[in-house]
Amino acid sequence: MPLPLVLTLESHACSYRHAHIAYRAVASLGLNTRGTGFLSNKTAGSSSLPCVLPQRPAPGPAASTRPYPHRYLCRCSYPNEQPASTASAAHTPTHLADKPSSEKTVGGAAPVFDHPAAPYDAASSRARRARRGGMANSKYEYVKQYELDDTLLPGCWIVIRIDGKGFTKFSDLHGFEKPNDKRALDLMDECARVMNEFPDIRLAYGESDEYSFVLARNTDMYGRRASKLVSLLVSCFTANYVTRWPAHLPDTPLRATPMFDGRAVCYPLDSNLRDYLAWRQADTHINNQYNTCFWALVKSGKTSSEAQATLRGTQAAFKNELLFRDFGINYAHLPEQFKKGSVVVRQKALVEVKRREDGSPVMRERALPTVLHVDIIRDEFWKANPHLLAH
Ligand SMILES: Nc1nc2c(ncn2[C@@H]2O[C@H](COP(=O)(O)OP(=O)(O)OP(=O)(O)O)[C@@H](O)[C@H]2O)c(=O)[nH]1
Ligand SMILES: [Mg+2]
Repeated sequence: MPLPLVLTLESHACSYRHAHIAYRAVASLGLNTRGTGFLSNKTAGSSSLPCVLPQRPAPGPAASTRPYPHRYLCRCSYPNEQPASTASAAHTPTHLADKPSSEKTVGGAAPVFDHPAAPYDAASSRARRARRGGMANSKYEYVKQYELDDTLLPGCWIVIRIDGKGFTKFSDLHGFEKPNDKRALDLMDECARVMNEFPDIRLAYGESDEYSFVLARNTDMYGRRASKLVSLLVSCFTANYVTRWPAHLPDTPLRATPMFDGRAVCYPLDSNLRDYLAWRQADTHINNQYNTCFWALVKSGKTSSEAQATLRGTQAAFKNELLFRDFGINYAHLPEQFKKGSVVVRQKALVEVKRREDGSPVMRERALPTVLHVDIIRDEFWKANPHLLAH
C-alpha cells in the first residue's frame, strides 16, 4: 500500500533551501528503493520529480534586476532578508566550536602532518567575516548567489573516495614492485590516519591508489558541504603522502607530484553502505588475483598481450590453478593486505600523553586509527563492530 508523502513548502527563503534538501532526499528514495518504494510509480518516480521542485520565492524589489538561475541555489540570504552578517553566523557550526581540543586530535604513534588547529571549528572565515561585518550590504555581495549549493543529503552515509591521479605512470616512475608494493600500500594506510583530523569519519577502506572514508550519517561537519569535505580530505591526505614518503620509501626520491581526486557519494541505507564497501573489497580481490597472474606470466617471459590473452575470460579457479601449477604460488597464502585491502577503524589503546617531572609516562586510553586486513563483506566484521553502523 503506497504511503502518501506530503512535502510542505513555505514561500520563505530559509525554508526554500531546506525544502530543496528535502526534495533531493525524497528523490533519492525513488532511486534507492529499486522500484518497490512509494516513489517508484509512474506519477511520482524520481524522473518526474523535477516538476514538483519548489519554485524560488519571489525576490524583493532590490533583486528584481538580478536573475536567479534555478540551479544556482544561493546559500546567502536573499536581498530582502536578514543581513548577511546574521545569516553567516547562523551557518557557523557553533556546537563544533565548543569541542574540547582533546577531541580534535588523537595522539598517535608516528606523527603525521597535523594541522595546528582543528579543521572545522569556530575560527572559520565565515564566522570571522560575520563578526567584523564583512561584505554585508556591499553592492558586490550578490556574487555569492552564484555559489552552488552542494549540501549532501541529510541522514545519509557520506562516502568520500579519493583516488591517485595517473598512478600507473607514478608507480612505474618510482619503481613500485608489481603487482603490489608493500611500501606504497603502507604509505597509503598511514595517510588514512587523516581520520585524526576528522573525528566524524567512522571507518576507511583502502586498496591500490584509492581510499574511501565513511562519515557518520548525522555528521554536520562543514554543514555537509561536499566541496569542503572532499577538498579538505584530499589536501590533508596528499600532504600526508608527501610528508611521510621518505619514511616508507627512504631510498626512492619523490620525482613527481602525487595528486588525488575525490568525490562524495551519499548512501541512504546501511545496506547501501555495506554493498559499497563490499564492492570495493571484491574489486581488490579480483584485481589482485588478475594482476598476480598477469605479472607472474610477464616475469616468466610472456609479453603483455600474451599474458592478457592467457587470462582473458578465465574464472578464479583457473587463475588459482595457474598460479599454483606454473609458479608455485598459493593464492591463499598471499598477504592479507594484498587480497583484502586495508580497513581503518578506531580501536582503544593506551598511549603516552606526557611525562611527569620524575620522567615516568602518563598513559591514557585513546581511540587510535588502526589498520586491519579483514573481510568486510560477510556479517562477522559488522557484528563484532556494531558501533560502526550505529545511528
Ligand atoms: N606496481 C604497482 N602499481 C600500483 C600499486 N598500487 C597502485 N598501483 C598502480 O596504480 C594504478 C591504479 O589504478 P587506476 O586508479 O585505475 O589508474 P591511474 O593510472 O591512477 O588512473 P586515474 O586514477 O584514472 O588517474 C594501478 O593500475 C597500478 O598501476 C602498487 O603497489 N604497485
Ligand atoms: Mg588512480
